[in-house]
Amino acid sequence: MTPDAQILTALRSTPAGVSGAELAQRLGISRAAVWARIEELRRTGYDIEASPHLGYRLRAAPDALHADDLLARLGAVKVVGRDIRVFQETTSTNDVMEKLARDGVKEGVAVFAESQTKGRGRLGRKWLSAAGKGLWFSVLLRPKIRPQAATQLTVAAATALARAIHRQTAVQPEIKWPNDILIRGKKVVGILTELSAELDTVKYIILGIGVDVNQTAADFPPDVRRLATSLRLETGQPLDRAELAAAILRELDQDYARICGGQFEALADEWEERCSTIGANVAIHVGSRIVQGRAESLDADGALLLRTQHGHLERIIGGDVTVEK
Ligand code: BT5
Repeated sequence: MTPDAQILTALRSTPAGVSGAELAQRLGISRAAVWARIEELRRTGYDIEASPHLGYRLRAAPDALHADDLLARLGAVKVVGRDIRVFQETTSTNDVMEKLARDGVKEGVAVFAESQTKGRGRLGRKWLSAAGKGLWFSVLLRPKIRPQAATQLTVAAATALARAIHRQTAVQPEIKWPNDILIRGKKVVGILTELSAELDTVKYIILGIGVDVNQTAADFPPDVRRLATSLRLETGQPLDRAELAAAILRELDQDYARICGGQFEALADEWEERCSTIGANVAIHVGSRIVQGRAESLDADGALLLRTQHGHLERIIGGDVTVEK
């Protein structure tokens, strides 16, 4: 952990205050060096009180994402989030991650951006990424799985996100196959899974995740406003984005461990419970084809099994779904 992450961890774990001497000892640096770090944190917006009796006290953190702060809030993780990078602006965090992946960066790194100029969805669609209002980030994974099983990671991401949102807001979101999370029928999260693979092995997977957190209705243009919502709109309150980001990474770390440990079935069960598509009669657009039927379950690779009108089971790995009444 960096010195700033260690300082923020210490300040959060002792809200009553930590002395400069204690921080210096914990970090193995001088008190003057601690003071310099505190000054730097203040410059980036942290409200840290310094008093001769109580030492340093964290009064408030800014509504901005900082890598050290995210690391401090996240605590110990196995893989996901052990390296966090934050950009003010990027084209798309998936683009940044692609370069890191090709440079051989270790799995687990998470890249956040406060704003994206070319945020994207599937099939070249646009993803709106209002500056400072949501969580726009990508996670790099290098699972030892066959390319056909890559959908498992989208399943893991959706399950982790639904759980984290429920824990942080008490709202019960629903998963819409394959890559959306909805609240009261409106989209609050989109997931874009991008894959680099050889014939029989995955080289890496980039999970691109967009979470609408603090937008008001006016932050969405009219065409998207009909379909989209934010956690703030649903709960009536602005949310601490950094706290939510840490919660999501923590849940994703757990679900990734479940996949790596061969427990996809348990994960798929949880996904099915949270998924509104399962059990529904749906029409799925797959390229120019439309497949209709009843969504039954996920198979071992994470593909959707659809029972068609003729009684056949179709295995579908991607598409746009409409629920039929
Ligand atoms: C998705 O695509 O839902 C995947 C979105 C992934 C976004 C993240 S942000 C971090 C990372 N970097 C990126 O560049 N992307 C990922 P899809 O299922 O194709 O849905 C796209 C559709 O969602 C659009 O055509 C709009 O109708 C709608 N949409 C656009 N922006 C939205 C938003 N902020 N909230 C809700 N819906 C939105």
